Amino acid sequence: MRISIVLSTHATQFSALAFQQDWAHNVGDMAALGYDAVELAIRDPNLLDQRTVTEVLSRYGLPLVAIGTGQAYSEEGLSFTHPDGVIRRRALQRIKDQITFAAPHSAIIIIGLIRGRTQPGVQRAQAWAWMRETLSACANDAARHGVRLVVEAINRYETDLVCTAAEGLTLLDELSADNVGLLLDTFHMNIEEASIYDSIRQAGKRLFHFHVADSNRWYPGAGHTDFPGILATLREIGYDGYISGEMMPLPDPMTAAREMIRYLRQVGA
Ligand code: LER
Ligand code: MN
Repeated sequence: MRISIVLSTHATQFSALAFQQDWAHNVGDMAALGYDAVELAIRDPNLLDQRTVTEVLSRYGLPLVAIGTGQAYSEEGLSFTHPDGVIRRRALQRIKDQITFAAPHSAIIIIGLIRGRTQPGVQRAQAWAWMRETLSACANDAARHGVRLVVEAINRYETDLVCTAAEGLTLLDELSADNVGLLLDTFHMNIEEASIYDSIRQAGKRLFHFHVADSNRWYPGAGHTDFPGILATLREIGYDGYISGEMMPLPDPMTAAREMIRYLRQVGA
């Protein structure tokens, strides 16, 4: 199976030069460890130079498989479900910018925390409607660019909107857009799903992307998640996307990255 890993561009925390060298270095390290692709967490693609990103990826022969967008929520407060329509529109614009950035790479855009959560004084049904409305606008824009989106099921401590695969599939049914699928993450599934295997089966062909971390959110192999069973279920549904590592950089980033790919290959990925 094809394996990728999440790298943050950290564009806001480093000078442009340091960021580029640091980021290029990380991509090189991942290629050397045997990863097949990278996923980037990008707060704002307007802070990146597309040509540099393309050059770094092609230097190491790694495609950009997906883009995580949650930093725009956690660092800037942009959200599909903010009661202020100006903020909802800014969140939509940010995803449109991500779509433009992703298109040349055919990268999937992740709709994770940027959907927000139901705010005090707002009915959940209203928050859900705002989420669906903004996501629908994103889906139309993405379709024009030939880009796919995924809605990530995220555990209850981070959001109340789409915590399970079933809720994600309900949202996809309401949207009925072929270019929008589901992202399941083993860390969240371990908290929310009655059966990780049945949820993967229910997602079936609508599963476009898959995040892995162990039960403690360390690298796969460091906790008690049943990765052999999960990999077998992914094979059973004919999953042809990437398995992307999104875990805590512990005990240090290189050890986590090295152990993850070693363990997943050992158990048959
Ligand atoms: C993002 O992919 C994710 O899994 C969230 O937990 C980020 O906070
Ligand atoms: Mn995730």
